[in-house]
Amino acid sequence: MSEVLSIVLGGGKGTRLFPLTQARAKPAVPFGGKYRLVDIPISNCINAGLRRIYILTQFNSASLHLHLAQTYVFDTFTKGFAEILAAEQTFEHSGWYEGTADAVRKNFPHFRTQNPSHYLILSGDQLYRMNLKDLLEQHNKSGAAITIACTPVLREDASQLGILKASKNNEITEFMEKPGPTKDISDFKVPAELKKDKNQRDDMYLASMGIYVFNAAAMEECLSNEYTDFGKEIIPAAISQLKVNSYIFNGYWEDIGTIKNFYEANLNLTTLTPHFDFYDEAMPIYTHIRNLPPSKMNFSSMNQSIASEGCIITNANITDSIVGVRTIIETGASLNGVICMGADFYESEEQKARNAENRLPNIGIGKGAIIKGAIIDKNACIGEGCRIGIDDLNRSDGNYGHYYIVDGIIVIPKNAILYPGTVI
Ligand code: ADQ
Ligand code: ADP
Repeated sequence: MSEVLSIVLGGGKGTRLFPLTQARAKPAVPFGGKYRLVDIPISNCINAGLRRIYILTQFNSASLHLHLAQTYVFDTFTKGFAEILAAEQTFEHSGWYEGTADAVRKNFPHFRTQNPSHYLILSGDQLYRMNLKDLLEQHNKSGAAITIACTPVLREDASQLGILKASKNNEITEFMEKPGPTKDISDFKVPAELKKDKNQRDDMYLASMGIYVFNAAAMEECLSNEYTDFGKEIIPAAISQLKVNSYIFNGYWEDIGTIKNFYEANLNLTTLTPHFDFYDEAMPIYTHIRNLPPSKMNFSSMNQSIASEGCIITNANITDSIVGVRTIIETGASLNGVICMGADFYESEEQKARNAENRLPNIGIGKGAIIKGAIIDKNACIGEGCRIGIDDLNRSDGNYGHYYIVDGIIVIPKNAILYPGTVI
Protein backbone atom coordinates (compact mmCIF):
# COMPACT_ATOMS: atom_id res chain seq x y z
CA MET A 1 0.00 0.00 0.00
CA SER A 2 3.03 2.26 0.00
CA GLU A 3 2.09 3.43 -3.52
CA VAL A 4 -0.93 5.23 -2.13
CA LEU A 5 -0.53 9.00 -1.88
CA SER A 6 -2.79 10.47 0.78
CA ILE A 7 -3.96 13.99 0.15
CA VAL A 8 -5.58 15.99 2.92
CA LEU A 9 -7.71 18.86 1.64
CA GLY A 10 -6.75 21.49 4.13
CA GLY A 11 -9.33 24.11 3.35
CA GLY A 12 -10.33 26.92 1.05
CA LYS A 13 -10.29 30.47 2.29
CA GLY A 14 -11.22 29.23 5.76
CA THR A 15 -14.25 31.49 6.18
CA ARG A 16 -16.38 28.91 7.95
CA LEU A 17 -13.97 28.62 10.88
CA PHE A 18 -13.07 32.30 10.99
CA PRO A 19 -11.74 33.86 13.30
CA LEU A 20 -9.92 30.66 14.34
CA THR A 21 -8.36 30.75 10.84
CA GLN A 22 -7.41 34.43 11.02
CA ALA A 23 -3.76 33.73 11.79
CA ARG A 24 -3.37 30.07 10.82
CA ALA A 25 -4.26 27.57 8.12
CA LYS A 26 -7.37 25.52 8.91
CA PRO A 27 -5.49 22.24 9.50
CA ALA A 28 -3.56 23.98 12.30
CA VAL A 29 -6.67 24.93 14.29
CA PRO A 30 -6.26 23.48 17.80
CA PHE A 31 -8.75 20.76 18.75
CA GLY A 32 -9.54 18.74 21.88
CA GLY A 33 -7.12 20.61 24.15
CA LYS A 34 -3.84 19.40 22.67
CA TYR A 35 -4.43 18.30 19.06
CA ARG A 36 -4.84 20.13 15.76
CA LEU A 37 -7.47 19.36 13.11
CA VAL A 38 -4.90 17.84 10.77
CA ASP A 39 -3.94 15.22 13.37
CA ILE A 40 -7.20 13.36 12.68
CA PRO A 41 -6.73 12.52 8.97
CA ILE A 42 -2.96 12.08 9.35
CA SER A 43 -3.41 9.66 12.28
CA ASN A 44 -6.00 7.68 10.31
CA CYS A 45 -3.42 7.37 7.52
CA ILE A 46 -0.54 6.38 9.76
CA ASN A 47 -2.69 3.79 11.55
CA ALA A 48 -3.34 2.21 8.14
CA GLY A 49 0.36 2.20 7.21
CA LEU A 50 -0.07 5.13 4.79
CA ARG A 51 2.86 7.43 5.33
CA ARG A 52 3.07 9.53 2.21
CA ILE A 53 0.84 12.43 3.05
CA TYR A 54 0.38 15.84 1.46
CA ILE A 55 -1.66 18.59 3.08
CA LEU A 56 -3.11 21.04 0.55
CA THR A 57 -3.81 24.42 2.04
CA GLN A 58 -4.34 27.97 0.85
CA PHE A 59 -1.57 29.36 2.97
CA ASN A 60 1.34 27.91 4.78
CA SER A 61 0.99 29.25 8.30
CA ALA A 62 3.93 29.04 10.65
CA SER A 63 1.92 27.06 13.20
CA LEU A 64 0.97 24.37 10.65
CA HIS A 65 4.49 24.09 9.38
CA LEU A 66 5.96 23.86 12.87
CA HIS A 67 3.34 21.37 14.00
CA LEU A 68 3.98 18.99 11.09
CA ALA A 69 7.75 19.35 11.33
CA GLN A 70 7.73 18.63 15.07
CA THR A 71 5.18 15.84 15.01
CA TYR A 72 5.42 13.72 11.90
CA VAL A 73 9.06 12.76 11.81
CA PHE A 74 9.37 9.46 9.94
CA ASP A 75 12.47 7.34 9.96
CA THR A 76 14.67 7.29 6.87
CA PHE A 77 13.71 3.73 5.88
CA THR A 78 9.96 4.20 5.41
CA LYS A 79 9.93 7.04 2.85
CA GLY A 80 7.25 8.68 4.97
CA PHE A 81 6.44 12.37 4.97
CA ALA A 82 3.65 14.77 5.89
CA GLU A 83 4.23 17.82 3.74
CA ILE A 84 2.32 21.03 3.11
CA LEU A 85 1.58 22.09 -0.43
CA ALA A 86 0.33 25.64 -0.12
CA ALA A 87 -1.29 27.47 -3.03
CA GLU A 88 1.48 29.26 -4.88
CA GLN A 89 1.94 31.43 -7.93
CA THR A 90 3.70 29.75 -10.83
CA PHE A 91 4.31 30.66 -14.47
CA GLU A 92 1.21 28.67 -15.48
CA HIS A 93 -1.26 29.93 -12.90
CA SER A 94 -1.60 32.53 -10.24
CA GLY A 95 -3.00 32.46 -6.77
CA TRP A 96 -5.51 30.38 -4.89
CA TYR A 97 -6.75 26.87 -5.40
CA GLU A 98 -10.10 27.40 -7.07
CA GLY A 99 -11.66 24.32 -5.50
CA THR A 100 -10.81 20.87 -4.21
CA ALA A 101 -10.14 19.33 -7.64
CA ASP A 102 -8.18 22.37 -8.76
CA ALA A 103 -6.00 22.01 -5.64
CA VAL A 104 -5.14 18.43 -6.66
CA ARG A 105 -4.61 19.35 -10.32
CA LYS A 106 -2.26 22.22 -9.52
CA ASN A 107 -0.10 19.82 -7.54
CA PHE A 108 0.08 17.02 -10.10
CA PRO A 109 3.72 17.85 -10.86
CA HIS A 110 4.58 17.07 -7.20
CA PHE A 111 2.44 13.94 -7.09
CA ARG A 112 3.61 12.40 -10.35
CA THR A 113 7.21 12.30 -9.15
CA GLN A 114 6.02 9.82 -6.49
CA ASN A 115 4.56 7.54 -9.17
CA PRO A 116 1.47 6.66 -7.09
CA SER A 117 -0.86 3.77 -7.86
CA HIS A 118 -3.75 5.40 -5.97
CA TYR A 119 -4.75 8.75 -4.57
CA LEU A 120 -6.60 8.80 -1.28
CA ILE A 121 -8.40 12.13 -0.87
CA LEU A 122 -9.32 13.13 2.68
CA SER A 123 -10.95 16.18 4.22
CA GLY A 124 -9.08 18.20 6.78
CA ASP A 125 -12.05 19.18 8.90
CA GLN A 126 -13.76 15.97 9.96
CA LEU A 127 -13.74 13.96 13.16
CA TYR A 128 -13.84 10.20 12.65
CA ARG A 129 -11.72 7.10 13.01
CA MET A 130 -11.74 4.91 9.93
CA ASN A 131 -9.79 1.81 9.07
CA LEU A 132 -8.48 3.13 5.76
CA LYS A 133 -6.86 -0.25 5.03
CA ASP A 134 -10.31 -1.73 4.82
CA LEU A 135 -11.44 1.01 2.44
CA LEU A 136 -8.44 0.40 0.17
CA GLU A 137 -8.90 -3.36 0.30
CA GLN A 138 -12.53 -3.09 -0.77
CA HIS A 139 -11.51 -0.67 -3.53
CA ASN A 140 -8.85 -3.03 -4.88
CA LYS A 141 -11.06 -6.12 -4.73
CA SER A 142 -13.99 -4.41 -6.43
CA GLY A 143 -12.10 -3.35 -9.53
CA ALA A 144 -13.62 0.13 -9.24
CA ALA A 145 -11.79 3.15 -10.63
CA ILE A 146 -13.05 5.32 -7.77
CA THR A 147 -14.46 4.43 -4.35
CA ILE A 148 -16.37 6.99 -2.27
CA ALA A 149 -16.64 6.48 1.47
CA CYS A 150 -20.19 7.19 2.53
CA THR A 151 -22.34 7.02 5.60
CA PRO A 152 -26.10 6.94 6.34
CA VAL A 153 -27.50 10.33 7.37
CA LEU A 154 -30.93 11.81 8.11
CA ARG A 155 -32.78 14.10 5.67
CA GLU A 156 -31.75 17.32 7.45
CA ASP A 157 -28.07 16.39 7.19
CA ALA A 158 -28.41 15.24 3.58
CA SER A 159 -29.17 18.84 2.48
CA GLN A 160 -25.57 19.94 2.77
CA LEU A 161 -23.88 16.75 1.59
CA GLY A 162 -23.43 14.78 -1.62
CA ILE A 163 -25.98 11.95 -1.61
CA LEU A 164 -25.90 8.84 -3.73
CA LYS A 165 -27.68 5.74 -4.89
CA ALA A 166 -25.77 2.46 -4.82
CA SER A 167 -26.59 -1.03 -6.02
CA LYS A 168 -26.28 -4.19 -3.91
CA ASN A 169 -22.71 -4.68 -5.09
CA ASN A 170 -21.84 -1.10 -4.08
CA GLU A 171 -21.82 0.39 -7.54
CA ILE A 172 -22.94 4.04 -7.47
CA THR A 173 -25.60 4.77 -10.04
CA GLU A 174 -26.55 8.32 -9.15
CA PHE A 175 -25.00 11.20 -7.23
CA MET A 176 -26.50 14.54 -6.23
CA GLU A 177 -24.38 17.26 -4.61
CA LYS A 178 -26.05 19.15 -1.75
CA PRO A 179 -29.77 18.76 -2.59
CA GLY A 180 -30.81 21.46 -0.11
CA PRO A 181 -33.76 21.21 2.28
CA THR A 182 -36.75 21.28 -0.07
CA LYS A 183 -35.95 19.00 -3.02
CA ASP A 184 -37.79 15.67 -3.15
CA ILE A 185 -35.05 13.09 -2.73
CA SER A 186 -37.18 10.25 -1.44
CA ASP A 187 -35.95 7.92 -4.20
CA PHE A 188 -32.43 8.28 -2.70
CA LYS A 189 -33.47 6.62 0.58
CA VAL A 190 -31.20 3.71 1.53
CA PRO A 191 -33.01 0.51 0.40
CA ALA A 192 -33.50 -2.21 3.01
CA GLU A 193 -31.05 -4.62 1.35
CA LEU A 194 -28.18 -2.13 1.70
CA LYS A 195 -28.62 -1.57 5.41
CA LYS A 196 -25.76 -3.03 7.42
CA ASP A 197 -27.43 -2.16 10.69
CA LYS A 198 -30.92 -3.62 11.20
CA ASN A 199 -31.80 -0.83 13.67
CA GLN A 200 -31.13 1.84 11.07
CA ARG A 201 -34.11 4.11 10.45
CA ASP A 202 -36.01 3.92 7.16
CA ASP A 203 -35.55 7.56 6.21
CA MET A 204 -31.77 7.49 5.83
CA TYR A 205 -29.68 8.60 2.85
CA LEU A 206 -26.18 7.56 1.87
CA ALA A 207 -23.99 10.64 2.01
CA SER A 208 -20.52 11.05 0.59
CA MET A 209 -17.97 11.72 3.33
CA GLY A 210 -15.76 13.58 0.85
CA ILE A 211 -13.27 10.71 1.20
CA TYR A 212 -12.30 9.19 -2.13
CA VAL A 213 -9.92 6.53 -3.45
CA PHE A 214 -8.92 7.07 -7.08
CA ASN A 215 -6.79 4.79 -9.21
CA ALA A 216 -4.00 7.10 -10.38
CA ALA A 217 -5.05 6.79 -14.02
CA ALA A 218 -8.67 7.60 -13.13
CA MET A 219 -7.53 10.72 -11.30
CA GLU A 220 -5.56 11.88 -14.35
CA GLU A 221 -8.57 11.23 -16.56
CA CYS A 222 -11.07 12.93 -14.23
CA LEU A 223 -8.94 16.06 -13.92
CA SER A 224 -8.12 16.44 -17.61
CA ASN A 225 -10.65 19.28 -17.93
CA GLU A 226 -11.46 22.59 -16.32
CA TYR A 227 -13.56 21.21 -13.43
CA THR A 228 -12.60 22.68 -10.07
CA ASP A 229 -14.63 20.72 -7.51
CA PHE A 230 -14.91 17.01 -6.68
CA GLY A 231 -18.44 17.04 -5.24
CA LYS A 232 -20.02 19.41 -7.73
CA GLU A 233 -18.35 18.27 -10.94
CA ILE A 234 -15.78 15.48 -10.89
CA ILE A 235 -17.82 12.82 -9.10
CA PRO A 236 -21.12 13.37 -10.99
CA ALA A 237 -19.21 13.24 -14.30
CA ALA A 238 -17.17 10.18 -13.32
CA ILE A 239 -20.25 8.10 -12.53
CA SER A 240 -21.32 8.00 -16.17
CA GLN A 241 -17.82 7.14 -17.43
CA LEU A 242 -16.10 4.94 -14.85
CA LYS A 243 -16.90 2.29 -12.29
CA VAL A 244 -17.49 4.28 -9.11
CA ASN A 245 -18.25 2.34 -5.93
CA SER A 246 -19.39 3.16 -2.43
CA TYR A 247 -17.75 2.05 0.80
CA ILE A 248 -20.19 2.16 3.67
CA PHE A 249 -18.92 3.49 6.99
CA ASN A 250 -21.14 3.09 10.04
CA GLY A 251 -19.00 4.72 12.73
CA TYR A 252 -19.11 8.24 14.14
CA TRP A 253 -18.30 10.95 11.62
CA GLU A 254 -18.72 14.67 12.01
CA ASP A 255 -17.89 17.68 9.90
CA ILE A 256 -16.12 20.10 12.26
CA GLY A 257 -15.55 22.82 9.68
CA THR A 258 -17.98 25.37 11.14
CA ILE A 259 -17.73 27.20 14.46
CA LYS A 260 -20.95 25.59 15.69
CA ASN A 261 -19.90 22.03 14.81
CA PHE A 262 -16.38 22.64 16.04
CA TYR A 263 -17.65 23.90 19.40
CA GLU A 264 -20.15 21.08 19.82
CA ALA A 265 -17.69 18.34 18.79
CA ASN A 266 -15.15 19.68 21.27
CA LEU A 267 -17.70 19.84 24.07
CA ASN A 268 -18.95 16.37 23.28
CA LEU A 269 -15.48 15.08 24.20
CA THR A 270 -16.17 16.11 27.80
CA THR A 271 -19.32 13.99 28.12
CA LEU A 272 -19.33 10.63 29.92
CA THR A 273 -19.51 8.62 26.69
CA PRO A 274 -18.22 10.88 23.91
CA HIS A 275 -18.88 10.05 20.26
CA PHE A 276 -15.18 10.11 19.52
CA ASP A 277 -12.73 8.13 21.63
CA PHE A 278 -9.29 9.66 22.03
CA TYR A 279 -8.42 6.82 24.44
CA ASP A 280 -8.25 4.07 21.82
CA GLU A 281 -4.68 2.80 22.01
CA ALA A 282 -5.10 0.50 19.03
CA MET A 283 -5.71 3.46 16.71
CA PRO A 284 -4.21 6.46 18.47
CA ILE A 285 -4.46 10.08 17.40
CA TYR A 286 -0.95 11.50 17.21
CA THR A 287 0.12 15.03 17.96
CA HIS A 288 3.11 17.10 18.93
CA ILE A 289 4.90 15.69 21.99
CA ARG A 290 5.55 18.78 24.06
CA ASN A 291 7.24 17.37 27.16
CA LEU A 292 5.08 19.54 29.38
CA PRO A 293 4.57 18.82 33.08
CA PRO A 294 1.24 17.33 34.21
CA SER A 295 -1.56 19.75 35.02
CA LYS A 296 -1.89 20.99 38.55
CA MET A 297 -5.19 21.78 40.30
CA ASN A 298 -5.21 23.77 43.50
CA PHE A 299 -8.49 23.74 45.45
CA SER A 300 -10.50 23.48 42.26
CA SER A 301 -13.53 21.63 41.10
CA MET A 302 -13.64 20.14 37.62
CA ASN A 303 -16.73 18.42 36.37
CA GLN A 304 -16.98 16.64 32.99
CA SER A 305 -14.00 18.59 31.72
CA ILE A 306 -10.66 17.90 30.11
CA ALA A 307 -7.40 19.46 31.21
CA SER A 308 -4.45 19.14 28.85
CA GLU A 309 -0.82 19.10 29.92
CA GLY A 310 0.98 21.98 31.58
CA CYS A 311 -2.01 23.78 33.12
CA ILE A 312 -2.11 25.43 36.55
CA ILE A 313 -5.64 25.83 37.84
CA THR A 314 -6.25 27.52 41.17
CA ASN A 315 -9.46 27.73 43.15
CA ALA A 316 -11.56 27.56 40.00
CA ASN A 317 -14.87 26.02 39.10
CA ILE A 318 -14.82 24.27 35.74
CA THR A 319 -17.77 22.47 34.15
CA ASP A 320 -18.25 20.97 30.67
CA SER A 321 -15.09 22.60 29.38
CA ILE A 322 -11.82 21.86 27.64
CA VAL A 323 -8.73 23.45 29.10
CA GLY A 324 -5.92 23.49 26.56
CA VAL A 325 -2.16 23.15 26.98
CA ARG A 326 -0.36 25.59 29.32
CA THR A 327 -3.58 27.27 30.51
CA ILE A 328 -3.20 29.31 33.68
CA ILE A 329 -6.48 29.82 35.51
CA GLU A 330 -6.38 32.14 38.49
CA THR A 331 -8.33 32.10 41.71
CA GLY A 332 -12.09 32.48 41.69
CA ALA A 333 -12.51 31.92 37.95
CA SER A 334 -15.42 29.95 36.61
CA LEU A 335 -15.74 28.22 33.23
CA ASN A 336 -18.87 26.57 31.88
CA GLY A 337 -19.05 25.22 28.32
CA VAL A 338 -15.74 26.83 27.41
CA ILE A 339 -13.17 25.66 24.87
CA CYS A 340 -9.98 27.25 26.08
CA MET A 341 -7.17 26.50 23.63
CA GLY A 342 -4.36 27.34 26.03
CA ALA A 343 -1.08 29.04 25.31
CA ASP A 344 2.00 28.58 23.14
CA PHE A 345 4.35 29.53 25.95
CA TYR A 346 4.52 30.50 29.63
CA GLU A 347 5.11 34.14 30.42
CA SER A 348 8.26 34.82 32.42
CA GLU A 349 8.16 36.59 35.79
CA GLU A 350 9.73 39.65 34.10
CA GLN A 351 6.98 39.67 31.47
CA LYS A 352 4.31 39.41 34.16
CA ALA A 353 5.89 42.33 36.03
CA ARG A 354 5.82 44.39 32.83
CA ASN A 355 2.17 43.43 32.31
CA ALA A 356 1.36 44.63 35.83
CA GLU A 357 3.19 47.94 35.24
CA ASN A 358 1.21 48.49 32.06
CA ARG A 359 -2.04 47.29 33.66
CA LEU A 360 -2.25 44.47 31.16
CA PRO A 361 -3.63 41.05 32.07
CA ASN A 362 -1.40 37.99 31.87
CA ILE A 363 -1.98 35.19 29.40
CA GLY A 364 -4.71 32.91 30.73
CA ILE A 365 -7.89 33.38 32.72
CA GLY A 366 -7.64 36.14 35.32
CA LYS A 367 -8.95 36.19 38.88
CA GLY A 368 -12.69 35.90 39.25
CA ALA A 369 -13.38 35.82 35.50
CA ILE A 370 -16.68 34.11 34.72
CA ILE A 371 -17.03 32.60 31.26
CA LYS A 372 -19.89 30.64 29.70
CA GLY A 373 -20.31 29.22 26.20
CA ALA A 374 -17.19 30.56 24.51
CA ILE A 375 -14.13 29.58 22.51
CA ILE A 376 -10.98 31.23 23.78
CA ASP A 377 -8.17 31.00 21.26
CA LYS A 378 -4.50 30.61 22.18
CA ASN A 379 -2.53 33.16 24.19
CA ALA A 380 -5.64 35.21 25.04
CA CYS A 381 -5.29 37.37 28.14
CA ILE A 382 -8.58 37.46 30.03
CA GLY A 383 -8.40 40.15 32.70
CA GLU A 384 -9.56 39.99 36.29
CA GLY A 385 -13.33 39.99 36.77
CA CYS A 386 -14.27 39.69 33.09
CA ARG A 387 -17.78 38.40 32.48
CA ILE A 388 -18.16 36.57 29.19
CA GLY A 389 -21.46 35.07 28.02
CA ILE A 390 -23.09 35.58 31.43
CA ASP A 391 -25.12 38.75 30.98
CA ASP A 392 -27.90 38.71 28.44
CA LEU A 393 -26.55 41.33 26.00
CA ASN A 394 -28.63 39.93 23.16
CA ARG A 395 -25.96 40.49 20.51
CA SER A 396 -26.19 39.04 17.04
CA ASP A 397 -23.39 37.36 15.08
CA GLY A 398 -20.63 39.74 14.05
CA ASN A 399 -17.21 41.26 14.64
CA TYR A 400 -17.07 43.28 17.84
CA GLY A 401 -13.39 44.21 17.61
CA HIS A 402 -11.85 42.30 20.51
CA TYR A 403 -14.24 39.39 20.09
CA TYR A 404 -16.60 37.78 17.58
CA ILE A 405 -19.94 36.07 17.79
CA VAL A 406 -20.30 33.26 15.29
CA ASP A 407 -23.28 30.86 15.18
CA GLY A 408 -24.23 32.44 18.52
CA ILE A 409 -20.92 31.37 20.11
CA ILE A 410 -18.53 33.95 21.53
CA VAL A 411 -15.02 33.60 20.09
CA ILE A 412 -12.08 35.42 21.69
CA PRO A 413 -9.36 35.47 19.02
CA LYS A 414 -5.72 34.45 19.37
CA ASN A 415 -3.55 36.88 21.39
CA ALA A 416 -6.62 38.97 22.36
CA ILE A 417 -6.40 41.16 25.43
CA LEU A 418 -9.57 41.65 27.47
CA TYR A 419 -9.03 44.36 30.05
CA PRO A 420 -10.14 43.67 33.64
CA GLY A 421 -13.87 43.93 34.11
CA THR A 422 -14.76 43.56 30.41
CA VAL A 423 -18.33 42.38 29.92
CA ILE A 424 -19.21 40.51 26.74
P1 ADQ B 1 -17.93 20.15 1.27
O1 ADQ B 1 -17.29 19.77 2.54
O2 ADQ B 1 -18.95 21.23 1.31
O3 ADQ B 1 -18.55 18.87 0.53
P2 ADQ B 1 -15.72 21.43 0.09
O4 ADQ B 1 -16.05 22.80 0.57
O5 ADQ B 1 -15.26 21.29 -1.29
O6 ADQ B 1 -16.90 20.49 0.16
O7 ADQ B 1 -14.64 20.84 1.08
C1 ADQ B 1 -14.09 19.54 1.09
C2 ADQ B 1 -12.78 19.60 1.84
O8 ADQ B 1 -11.84 20.27 1.04
C3 ADQ B 1 -12.82 20.36 3.16
O9 ADQ B 1 -11.92 19.75 4.06
C4 ADQ B 1 -12.33 21.73 2.77
O10 ADQ B 1 -11.72 22.38 3.85
C5 ADQ B 1 -11.33 21.41 1.68
N1 ADQ B 1 -11.21 22.45 0.66
C6 ADQ B 1 -12.20 23.20 0.12
N2 ADQ B 1 -11.71 24.03 -0.81
C7 ADQ B 1 -10.37 23.80 -0.86
C8 ADQ B 1 -9.31 24.37 -1.60
N3 ADQ B 1 -9.54 25.32 -2.49
N4 ADQ B 1 -8.06 23.91 -1.38
C9 ADQ B 1 -7.82 22.94 -0.48
N5 ADQ B 1 -8.79 22.36 0.25
C10 ADQ B 1 -10.05 22.79 0.07
C11 ADQ B 1 -17.73 17.73 0.24
C12 ADQ B 1 -18.33 16.96 -0.92
C13 ADQ B 1 -19.69 16.41 -0.53
C14 ADQ B 1 -19.54 15.58 0.73
C15 ADQ B 1 -18.92 16.43 1.83
C16 ADQ B 1 -18.65 15.64 3.07
O11 ADQ B 1 -18.41 17.81 -2.05
O12 ADQ B 1 -20.21 15.62 -1.58
O13 ADQ B 1 -20.81 15.10 1.14
O14 ADQ B 1 -17.65 16.93 1.37
O15 ADQ B 1 -18.19 16.50 4.08
P1 ADP C 1 1.77 24.22 20.31
O1 ADP C 1 1.98 22.95 19.55
O2 ADP C 1 0.73 24.14 21.33
O3 ADP C 1 1.55 25.42 19.45
P2 ADP C 1 4.56 24.54 20.67
O4 ADP C 1 5.34 23.86 21.73
O5 ADP C 1 4.66 24.06 19.28
O6 ADP C 1 3.06 24.52 21.13
O7 ADP C 1 4.96 26.05 20.71
C1 ADP C 1 4.16 27.04 20.12
C2 ADP C 1 4.91 28.16 19.52
O8 ADP C 1 5.08 29.23 20.43
C3 ADP C 1 6.29 27.79 19.05
O9 ADP C 1 6.37 28.27 17.73
C4 ADP C 1 7.21 28.56 19.95
O10 ADP C 1 8.36 28.93 19.25
C5 ADP C 1 6.36 29.78 20.23
N1 ADP C 1 6.81 30.50 21.39
C6 ADP C 1 7.55 30.05 22.40
N2 ADP C 1 7.82 31.03 23.30
C7 ADP C 1 7.25 32.15 22.81
C8 ADP C 1 7.15 33.51 23.27
N3 ADP C 1 7.74 33.91 24.40
N4 ADP C 1 6.43 34.37 22.52
C9 ADP C 1 5.85 33.98 21.37
N5 ADP C 1 5.90 32.71 20.90
C10 ADP C 1 6.58 31.80 21.61
